Amino acid sequence: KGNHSFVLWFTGLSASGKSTLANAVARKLFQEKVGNYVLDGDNIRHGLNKDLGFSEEARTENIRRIGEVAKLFVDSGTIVLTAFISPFRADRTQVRDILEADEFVEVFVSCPIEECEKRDPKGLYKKARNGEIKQFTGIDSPYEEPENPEIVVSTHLHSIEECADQVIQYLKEKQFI
Ligand code: GGZ
Repeated sequence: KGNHSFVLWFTGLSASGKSTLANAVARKLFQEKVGNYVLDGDNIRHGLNKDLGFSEEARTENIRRIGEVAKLFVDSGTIVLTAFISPFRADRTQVRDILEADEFVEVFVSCPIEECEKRDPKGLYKKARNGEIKQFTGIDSPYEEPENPEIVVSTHLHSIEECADQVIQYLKEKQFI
């Protein structure tokens, strides 16, 4: 059984289900007595990164800081799950590169934008379409899909529960846990 810590990096569009899925995986890990911590907008964008907006530069700095914090968690021996859009491939690669090869597990939370826009839990897509929010990911700001993620989950085809089981199964198969 693996005893090294690592980062589970969830990436995907707004409303794709990243945070919900990360928290579902976190619960399953706890059930197996595997300690972990979730970083998401609630504890990062409202705290450490509250000075940052959504320009390309701000998003890059957001992800850089989150990567450094994730690295500190890993150094402390804690598994960390991160749930941020992280739309730019180069930014995600930079995080991968500050960690060891077996410390970064990229999870692409795949969901068509049409479905995300239908869900629109916070009404942000609507505001982006109205022009009330500028530089919204998938509308007028790009999302670069991962080319070689360790895991791909499809939240429009499977329940959160099924997607979480898929992640746990990967971690067991590869002996991360
Ligand atoms: C994308 C935005 C924007 C813009 C506010 N573009 O669905 P949410 O609400 O809860 O998650 C989104 C969150 C994105 O923050 P991240 O730190 O994950 O983004 S990034 O990795 O790109 O830095 C959304 C809300 O913030 N939000 N404005 N313009 N999402």
